Order: sequence, then C-alpha cells, then structure tokens
Amino acid sequence: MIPAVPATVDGGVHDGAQSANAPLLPETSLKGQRPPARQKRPSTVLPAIAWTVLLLALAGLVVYRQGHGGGQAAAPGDQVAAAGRVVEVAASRGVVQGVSEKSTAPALLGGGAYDWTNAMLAWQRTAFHFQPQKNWMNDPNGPLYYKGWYHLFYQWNPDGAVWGNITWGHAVSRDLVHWLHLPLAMVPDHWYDINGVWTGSATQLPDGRIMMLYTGSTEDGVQVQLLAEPADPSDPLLRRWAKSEANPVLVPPPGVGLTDFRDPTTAWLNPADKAWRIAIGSKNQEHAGLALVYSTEDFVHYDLLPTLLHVVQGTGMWECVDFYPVSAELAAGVGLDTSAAPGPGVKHVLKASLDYDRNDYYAIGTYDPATDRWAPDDAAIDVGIGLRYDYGKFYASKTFYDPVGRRRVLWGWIGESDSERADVLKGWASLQSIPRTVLMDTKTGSNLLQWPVVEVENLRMRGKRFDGLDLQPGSVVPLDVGRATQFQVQAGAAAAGSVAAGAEAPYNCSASAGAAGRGLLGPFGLLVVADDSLSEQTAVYFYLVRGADGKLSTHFCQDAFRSSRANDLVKAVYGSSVPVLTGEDLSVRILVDHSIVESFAQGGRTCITSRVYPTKAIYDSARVFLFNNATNVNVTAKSIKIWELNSAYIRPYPDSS
Ligand code: DQQ
Repeated sequence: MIPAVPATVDGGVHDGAQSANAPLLPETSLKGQRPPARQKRPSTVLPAIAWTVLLLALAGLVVYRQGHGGGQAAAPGDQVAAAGRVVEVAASRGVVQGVSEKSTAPALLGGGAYDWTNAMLAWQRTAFHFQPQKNWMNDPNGPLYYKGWYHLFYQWNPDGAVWGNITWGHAVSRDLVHWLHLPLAMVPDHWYDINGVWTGSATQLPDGRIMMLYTGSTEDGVQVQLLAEPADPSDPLLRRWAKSEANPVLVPPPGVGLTDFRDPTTAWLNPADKAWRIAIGSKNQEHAGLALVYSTEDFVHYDLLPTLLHVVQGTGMWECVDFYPVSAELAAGVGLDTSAAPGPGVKHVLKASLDYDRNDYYAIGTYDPATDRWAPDDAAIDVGIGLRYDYGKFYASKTFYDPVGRRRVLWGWIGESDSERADVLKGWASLQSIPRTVLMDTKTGSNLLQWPVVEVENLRMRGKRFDGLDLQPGSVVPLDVGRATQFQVQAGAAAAGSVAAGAEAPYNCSASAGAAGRGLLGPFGLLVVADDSLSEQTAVYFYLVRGADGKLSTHFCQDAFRSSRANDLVKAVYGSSVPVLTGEDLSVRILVDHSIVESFAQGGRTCITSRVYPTKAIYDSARVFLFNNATNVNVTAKSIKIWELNSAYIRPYPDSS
C-alpha cells in the first residue's frame, strides 16, 4: 500500500464533547460568522497543468453498472427473503394517486439482491443530514422561521419505508443543523386530504400570521389546494395546526387535469396592486410544463389570472414550483424576502421539479408585476432545459427567506438509489440535503451559487491540512485523515496542462466512463468513501477539455460506478460543466456523511449529490485519496483542508411522544 500523505494539523472549531447538562440543543449562533458569500474559501485543489499520467489501481478495477445480476424481481407487496430475514415490501401507490411513486426502479426489487448485513445498513444512516427516526420521507414542506425557531415540515409515511399514507412530519431547530422532532403537523383526516397531505409552502404575513397552503389528494384522488394555520400562534414550536373551514380553497380550474394541479408556492406581494400571488404547478395536454398564478387577499378566496407565470414546451408536469427574488447587485451577499419588488438589481428565479425526469431545474429571469409573467434572461437555458440545482440525486426542493440570517435557504429531498427491499430492511428511506444558502453568482451573472449554511461549520472537529501536493498523470495519493465517514473537504487545485494538448471531443459526465476514463486533461480529483484497495470508491473530479476552438471547458462530475461491490443499486456518473473564470483555481467542497456525498464546485456554481452504499469502505475502513487520471496534465493540489464533522443532535422533543 502506498503510504498516506501526513497532514498538517489544523485545529477544529470545537472537539464535539457534550456536557452532561447539555441544553436541549447545542448552543450555536450566526454571531461572528460572515455570510457564506463573503467567506474566504481556501484556494482550491487541482489546477495547473503539469500533469503526468496516472495509473493506479484504477485500471484493474471492475466498473459495475446497474443492471448486473439476474434474479426474479419481487413485486411490491411481495415478501422477499434477505440475509435470512423475510422482508415485507409494502406497495407504493403514487402512480395510482396521480403523483410519481418516487421509489427506486422496479428492476432493483430483489434483482441480484446483495446480502446486506445489519452493520452495513446501520452505517448508511447519516450523522448530520436531517432524517426522521424511521420510515419514508420525501419533499421538504413549508420551511419557515418563527419566534426563534426554524421549522421544517416534510412528506412522511408513518407506516413504512416506501411512499404512501403521506402526512406532514415536523421538526424544529435553532440553527438549521440540530433538530428536535415534533408530533406530526398534519395527517390525512378529511375527505379533501384523505389520500395524502401533500406538498405545500408557508407565507408569513406582515402581521405575523402564517398561512400554510398545501395540496390535498381527495377521497377521489383529485388534487385540491388547502389552507391551514397555527392553532396556537403563541406556541413558538407551532405544534398544532388548524385546517381551514373553507377547505378546499382551490380546485382544479377548467382545462386543468384533476391530478395535474399541485404544490402551491409561498405567496408574494404584487407591488402593483398590493394583493398576494401564488403559483401552482401543472401541465397542458401538449406536455408543456407550466405555472398558474392566482391572486388573493385573504388566502381563502382566489382569482385565477388569465396569464401563466411561465410555460415551457416539452417539460411535462411541474411539481414543487418555487419562485423568488435574488439580488443581482455586485457583492450583495444577502438573500431577499419573497415579496422583494422587482427592479434594478433584482432578478427572479423560477424553479420547477420535472416529474418526468425527477430533477430540479431553475432559470434566472425577470418578473413583470404588471402582467404577472416571468421571462428567462436566456431562453436557451429556460426552466427544464437548462440549469439544475444539483446534477445528482436532488428533487422537490423548496427555499425560504431567513430574516435572521438575511439569506435564502434551500432544502432538497435526497432519495435513495438502493432498492426498496434494502430500504425496508434498514427501515428508512431518504434524507434532506444540507440546507444551502442561495445567491446569484454576480461574477458570471448567469447562475446561482449554493453553499452549505454557515452553521454547518460549527460541526468541525479535528482538521488536517495538506499543501502543495503534486499529482503526476496516473497517480493516486492516499491522504492520512484517519477514519473518513463524516467529514468535509475543501480543496483548491491548479492543473498545469501540456500546451501541446490537442482538441478533444466534447465531454459529458453522465455518458462517460467516469473516473476510469482517461483524457488529456482529466479526470482528476478526490476519491472518497474508498477502501484501502480501492475496490470501492466514489470519485469527485474535474475534467477539462480543449475544444476545436482552442478554448478550455471544465466539467465537474461525481462517479459512483465503483461506489459499492453490491449490484442492487443504481450507480451513475453525474455532473455538468462549471464556469471557471480567469484567474480562478479549481475548487471543490465536499460533504461526506456516510451514504451521502454532496459536492460544491467553484463556490457552488455546480453541485452534485450522490448516494453511495459501500460494503467495505465503511466505519474505520473508509479512506480519502487524491487522483489524477489524465494523461497530459500535472495537477497541483495547492491546499486541501479536511475536517472530521461532529454528529448533529437530531432527536425527539422531550414531550412529543
Ligand atoms: N410529492 C408530493 C407531491 C409532489 C411530489 C407527494 C413531488 O405534492 O408533487 O408526496 O415529489
């Protein structure tokens, strides 16, 4: 084995020790912490161009792709035997109920089933990502800040680890990192939501009242919009919710499919007539995705406006539409309230979750309050055909404005990419992403920046630093970071490429051979959740390509092909291009938390989330490596910082049983 590069010790923020008299949640605050946009990020890892050829053990590795393994697939409702246990696979009812099932591909049900041990499954549970104590979770709902607490509601199945019986789970936090689970906020108990209390959003009125609008699936499976308000607004924990006597407050309008009408947005005040607006996702008969707009003054009575907020041909049903302003002022560094008026220096972001491919797409553009229409700055990258929040597993996201941190915070549902059978075995499915601040990237002017909320840094424990490591082509360098199952990497690099490097064909992460493929100027980056022998590894990498016009383009990818020796998993290479401006090093921040790898390139211009399920690279066997598999470039890892991260407190509120 190649000896690991020793690190320079870099002190952590705290050692994570908790006193016996610990408060309900650890005390943390934003005080003294600069907003993420202004944080000085360590200069990153790999840039320059002085490469050599790598080689490494990668060549001998088997690239597993999904679909291996025969075996008869089990149908939902069947019992399957696994590791000596009989597992009941409950039936998901999503499609029947007019919403996507959102579970893993049927091909994975029992096909080539891996013999997961309890230790492997237990390792997959995360330490600082939000997840309920058990069962299935999907979309984040109605996030808000109220009387000193951040609230997160979420789609949850009280009865099992597959989608169904959807209720609203509820948790509160002081800092978006440590959470207390509260009793269910809303359950399906009326004819209008008996088939599910589906996704919704919160609006806080200037007088402090909260209007929670959400979709109900009725006893007939029709999608209607419903209103609920806190039953006791004096309770900062908002434990009880009262559904409006006026429900349903909206039913599908003529011409809109009964099951194509869902997920109301947070309302915004139209500056022209001072009435509230909400948008609701739908599609038309020609498969165009669209957002309807309603006007309301009291959240009970609504007028459908004659124009659509926006429509994009070919994008299908829009779920979980989100619509919010961002500051386009240079170095603004703060988020905007949802009702911030459009005008110079303010852009509006429109996001839709595309039901047909289950990805979250956004575009930046201009909102015209006079017509209640929104138009993208660049029609070539309109909603659903251009930029994504995340090029991996990330869906049904929602933002809210945090008035304390003066920031817009994004949550996304991170599903599983293992089999339903494995989810049932482990007793849970899905996570929420690390909450991310969202800002306009005023340097490029064409994309957002997403960055983990600054409070995540309070989880840092021991830190290690590695400076000036040279990676010749073909090299793999282990980093001596000890146990590496929950940690954060921040790396800056320069790639010094051979001037002679010729033009290459365009690169596409998802269609590529991943980190095992070799080009002149890529791939190079890090291998995380890897075992000593590299039989399991997840590669986070850059890949530069010189086009026929001589210009360099940079791609940022995450390769899970070899993330596990098990085959009953979806393994993919995710990624996209990432803008790198003149004078910038390449940079990446990676959060690894057991079965999730969440990565942010170039300060959050391009983000990728993967779920990984190793069988060997777990507990004390998980390692980190640097690699350069390009043939024609030397990479200098200028600065790499790795912090072990503490676990967050995520537990029941004491009296919530
Ligand atoms: N999830 C909810 C729907 C939404 C979908 C149902 C998106 O309201 O459209 O659980 O994942």
